[in-house]
Amino acid sequence: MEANGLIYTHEELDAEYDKLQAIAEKKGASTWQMRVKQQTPHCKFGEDGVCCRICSMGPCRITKKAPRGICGCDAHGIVGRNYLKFTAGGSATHSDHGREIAHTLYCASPDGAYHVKDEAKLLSIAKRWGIETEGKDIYDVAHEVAFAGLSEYGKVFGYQNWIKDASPERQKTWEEQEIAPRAVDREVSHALHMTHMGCSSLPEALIRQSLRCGLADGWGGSMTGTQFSDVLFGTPMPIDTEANLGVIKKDYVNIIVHGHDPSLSEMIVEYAENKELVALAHEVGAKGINIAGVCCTSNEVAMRHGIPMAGNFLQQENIVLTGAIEAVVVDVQCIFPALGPLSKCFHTKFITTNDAARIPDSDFIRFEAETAAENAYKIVKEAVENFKNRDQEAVYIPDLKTKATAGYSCEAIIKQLDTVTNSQVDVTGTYQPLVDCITSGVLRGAVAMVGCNNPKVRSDRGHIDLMKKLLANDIVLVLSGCSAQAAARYGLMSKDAKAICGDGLKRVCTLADIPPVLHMGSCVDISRMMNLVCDVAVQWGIDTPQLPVVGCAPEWMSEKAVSIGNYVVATGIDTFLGVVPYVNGSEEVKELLTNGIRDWVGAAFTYETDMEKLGDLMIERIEEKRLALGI
Ligand code: MSK
Repeated sequence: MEANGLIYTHEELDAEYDKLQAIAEKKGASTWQMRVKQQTPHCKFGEDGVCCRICSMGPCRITKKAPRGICGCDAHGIVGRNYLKFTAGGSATHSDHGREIAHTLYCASPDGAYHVKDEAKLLSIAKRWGIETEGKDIYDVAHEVAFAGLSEYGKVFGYQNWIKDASPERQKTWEEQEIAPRAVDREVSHALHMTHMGCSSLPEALIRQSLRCGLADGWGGSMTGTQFSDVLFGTPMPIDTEANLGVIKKDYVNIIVHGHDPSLSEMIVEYAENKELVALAHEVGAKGINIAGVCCTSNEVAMRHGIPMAGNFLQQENIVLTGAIEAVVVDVQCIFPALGPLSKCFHTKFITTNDAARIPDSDFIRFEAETAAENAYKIVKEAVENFKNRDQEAVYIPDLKTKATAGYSCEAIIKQLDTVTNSQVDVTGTYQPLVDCITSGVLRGAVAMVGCNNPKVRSDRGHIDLMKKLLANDIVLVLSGCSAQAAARYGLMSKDAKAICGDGLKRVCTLADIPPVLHMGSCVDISRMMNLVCDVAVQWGIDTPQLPVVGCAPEWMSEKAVSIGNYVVATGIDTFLGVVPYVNGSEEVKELLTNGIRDWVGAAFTYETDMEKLGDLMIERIEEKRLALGI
């Protein structure tokens, strides 16, 4: 079933997903929908952030009758510490992803598994980092840049190299506020030092370090992940792809790549075309090998190869429930441990590959940059050989498929804008056409919509209903992570989706030949959005908080998302969340996050669980900013 008209309705998609739930029940398999019921209601102490487990005198839980823990810490200190720990978890995770990519770049060689695809980007980074390139082999430059990138994690003095790419105003603000990110590992370690028993309990200090630790992610580890991935695998440019469960092919060996690190998925994509393995697939009765993605790995391979997007975070179990998957190959982050027992209900092999994500009931095949080719060959071969174990009678693939265009890196956006430049002044290769569209009011502003999906919000509805509302109000959207995949599955990432936009946005989409919802990549690629806002602000001659731009994560769920929120806000972008972090137990911490930090960085968080209101608040904020600019 192609989308009815242009865009699927919630009901059309739910009807198909319900059929997969029925299969799960019949098989006796557990799904997140069932486990949510078992886990609800959630622990109120945990939800409010007032449970403290950082020493063995407790756990202490704060109530009106017991306002302090055994050490004397009050709710504000406990909530603030928990918030900082959450941030540190996210910052460490994203940054370790970046470190892996830097290591992959260090392993690149002309005759090895990994190559330098974007030489211009590599040379530009080298130049900005003061690395001599004249007369050097490109791989020697790659190794020097990779070494410098790896050294950023433990640099002894100074701030992250990448912050020099931020606007001068932002750099000044970060230094003045003492939140400019130093070594990535230092910021994470310092956060964990601060939250140790007997250290910080002052909310202001804990939230300040949360911003700094977040910045070490966004303008440190994540930026390394994004930029070095582009050097290795190519800077994304617009590319057509497809989305939803209908991309799984009944007569093919289906391999799902899931997680985040493109070092793995790039090699799986390459080996799916290996002649020997394709011949083997034919031998076992399949028509070929089909790769599809889940979560951010899906974004990585969609934007560089057009590999279809099977689903996002809360779709991962549905994919196995189709009964048509030979292997789910995972690396790190956002992988349900439930995939272990679930895959055992089918013939599916659940293949883990990374020491950071060891999961029961999986087959572990270690994947390393040094042995990437042989590891990838082995993984794809195992999947192909598993095809003969599939019960074709039990396969149910929902007939749901949409068209999408992915791959709007900053470079791609500028290139696309160049096609519509009709100004008298030569503005080629800049964001000036975008600034002109916003100042003239043809576009009211932009929203960076990102993040996961979360059963606390009816899955994907937060994203989709908000997107439709914003598009109708002439607000252009840049998307990443599972938000991007929600849009793709509903048909909003197709150029035809301009039909539901306001007149101004519709005109811009027609002239620039873009969808109204621009896919910018995976969750580490929110760093691209930070480059975008800083560069637009510089082009405009204003500071980032003045831009009629806001961030939004309506259904976020992970520690990484909290780290992201902190660096987005610290970059001067007001951020709207549809799920409240565990801070309700402290008015002081909540006040700081939703208001107080505005004095430090010019932006703050808004929490609102009613999606209709959340959308209204974003539009209101964008209009306030326009008014303040006099446009
Ligand atoms: S995969 S962090 S569920 S966006 Fe990056 Fe999706 Fe959120 Fe994971």
